[in-house]
Amino acid sequence: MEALKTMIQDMFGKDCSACTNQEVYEALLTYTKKQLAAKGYHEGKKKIYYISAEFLIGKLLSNNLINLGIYDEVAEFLKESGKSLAEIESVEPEPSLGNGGLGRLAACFLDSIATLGLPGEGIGLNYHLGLFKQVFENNLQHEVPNPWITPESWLTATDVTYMVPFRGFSLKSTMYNIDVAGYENKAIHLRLFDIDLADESMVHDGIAFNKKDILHNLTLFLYPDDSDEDGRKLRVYQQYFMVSNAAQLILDEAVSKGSNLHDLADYAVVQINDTHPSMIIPEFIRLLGEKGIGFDEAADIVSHVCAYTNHTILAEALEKWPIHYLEDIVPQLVPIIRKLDEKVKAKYPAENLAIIDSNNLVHMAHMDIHYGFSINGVAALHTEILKNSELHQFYEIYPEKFNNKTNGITFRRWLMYCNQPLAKYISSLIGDGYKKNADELKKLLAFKDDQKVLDQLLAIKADAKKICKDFVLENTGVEIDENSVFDIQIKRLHEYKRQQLNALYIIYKYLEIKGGKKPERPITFIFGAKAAPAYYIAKDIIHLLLTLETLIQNDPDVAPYMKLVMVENYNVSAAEKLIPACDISEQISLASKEASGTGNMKFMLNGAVTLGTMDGANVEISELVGEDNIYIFGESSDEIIKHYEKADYNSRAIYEGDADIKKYVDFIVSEPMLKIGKEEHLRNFYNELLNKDWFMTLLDLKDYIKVKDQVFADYEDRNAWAKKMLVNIGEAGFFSSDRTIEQYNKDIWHLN
Ligand code: Z2T
Repeated sequence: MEALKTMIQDMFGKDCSACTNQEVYEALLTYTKKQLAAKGYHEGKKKIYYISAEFLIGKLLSNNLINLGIYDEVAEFLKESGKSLAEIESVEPEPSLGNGGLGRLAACFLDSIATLGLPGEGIGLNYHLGLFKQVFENNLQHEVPNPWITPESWLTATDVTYMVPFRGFSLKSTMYNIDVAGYENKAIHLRLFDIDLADESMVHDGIAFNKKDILHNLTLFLYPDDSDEDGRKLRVYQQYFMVSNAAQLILDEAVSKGSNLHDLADYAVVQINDTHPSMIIPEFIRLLGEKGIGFDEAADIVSHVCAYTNHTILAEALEKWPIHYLEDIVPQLVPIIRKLDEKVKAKYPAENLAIIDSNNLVHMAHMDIHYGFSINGVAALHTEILKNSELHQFYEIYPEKFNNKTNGITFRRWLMYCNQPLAKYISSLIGDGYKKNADELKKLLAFKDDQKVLDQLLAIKADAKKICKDFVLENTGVEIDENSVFDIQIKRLHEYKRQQLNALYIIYKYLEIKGGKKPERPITFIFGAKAAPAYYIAKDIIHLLLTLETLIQNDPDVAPYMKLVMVENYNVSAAEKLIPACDISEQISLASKEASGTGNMKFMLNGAVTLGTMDGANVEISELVGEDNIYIFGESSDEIIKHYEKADYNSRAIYEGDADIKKYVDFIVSEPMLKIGKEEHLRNFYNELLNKDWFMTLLDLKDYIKVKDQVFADYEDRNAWAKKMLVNIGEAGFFSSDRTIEQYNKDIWHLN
């Protein structure tokens, strides 16, 4: 630590104990960046370029210290100077360059690519404000800007710049780097492209800004609100800016390594993370054309370079751009896309295979499947649904392109960093091998009947709940009971994820307690979720939850037995605090709709037991842990898909046919709720449930209540519960993103 000491002296002219936390943070940042650069980067002839509109990296200081192997040393040094690493971390602004699972997955993948020593990099955009910061006012969500780029940051400007042509003007880019350390290995780069003229000051009144001023707004926000045409067009500007830079960088790099571009596939493989980067396909063809390669050969080259990952079957999330948008914004791509479409239509005339449909919509996923060599889903069930229903027509013509890559999470952040007591205890039982070879967690299963181990797991959980209590108090002002059961649902707010199902259970429980039936032990229901700014139903659900929170808090008959708390501005840092403390992991999406889920994996790894539907990766979790160690409820994905095909779901009929369900639903607009909440929002959501309920909340409500009550009953057998925890941790090895990345490499990327 002598070098760090000297650095602090040089930077601030005093020693560590005399510095502010801000100063110590800046010194650590500079020190860590130097260490990373000194390690060097993984290089090789062929490289994986992971292109993504989102990289939800979270705070980086601690993660980097862990991966550099100097975390304990630095923490100790700070302690000796009277500083705490935890407090210094809180100075670090949180980059929120993602919405949720898709962006966090990309960040976990970079960690694993670097850890496994693969030559690779991430390519994306340097959003200045990222996702909005959420604040609650009058039980409603408000959005405020969340700047994260400070003069001293993890970003390093490079002298790499490109020109990106749009109709009528060109934009000059600058490339920034963030180093991503491998665990006890070299680093890789995350490349974030930016415009030089981005102007944060144009944001006013929450997160509103002039959507037409592309010259100044292009990299301001992640996913600008797409509820109007200007917002949607801005997304097209962003996407093209991202992929044009990416394509220019990739071609330059290949050429510098000796490629003649005809052999590009020997130098580069591109993973297209959902359809946001899909325009890279025509952009490559355009650039190869400029270098003298003919259309057919260029299309063939690209078809050996690009692979596509699908992350959802929700129709509204499958991008289809009106061709006139592309004509307005990137006219140079339109003749290329038309030619690609003509080639497809000549061979496969069916409308549902077309790139450009009869309404002149460009189906980005269709272009990826025709002109990429691989398409993968993100969990076994999801890939089966793609093959058998959503993309069946493509599976029939290209069966060899389809493959599954079940998602994973990096254990460095989601265990070794966020739950240090558990990680240390695991090491004491089975050694450190699991940190690089997650399968070794299975060795824990040998302790299934070891009373001391089971007791220790419960003790570690109890400590984590105490720490979490402090976080919740600081975040919300609400004091929770560390001896209560922690039941947690944290994820984007979306109807298909069914936070409203959880809310209806809470209403049921509230009424039960009101009626005199107390639970064995107090329950704390914890939520964290942001709603997209223009997604009104999601915002109504937040209002429902916050109104219930207040109602319960104010009711002396009920408050001692249950509490609902909604964490404000849920983000990666909040997840790191909540996950270690969780007893029950809520994974209750409508079967078939959650492609994978990755929070489910983080919870399991930290010893929570899943309460979930047979959806996404829950299916694989349940196969691994066995039915005694997970709680499954609800209709199967096959049944749900049939309901959609037959359009026979009728929520009002369920409501009218079941007096209990009617009671819980009616409670949403009852006197006590209307006294606290806003009638407009509560009634909107009530009507939605009765008239649409597109994600079939009422269908699974009864079964959910039954199974969830069983969970709380079983929780009281502490020993049996501790065994479930142990099995969940022991079987979590499969969900390491190291395993996922090894599979991508073996089946798709083929790097040495
Ligand atoms: C997202 O987080 C996911 C899918 C999307 O489809 C968009 C976003 Cl922002 C366009 C999630 C899935 O919902 C989740 O099931 C999955 O685990 C995650 O991507 C990573 O694959």
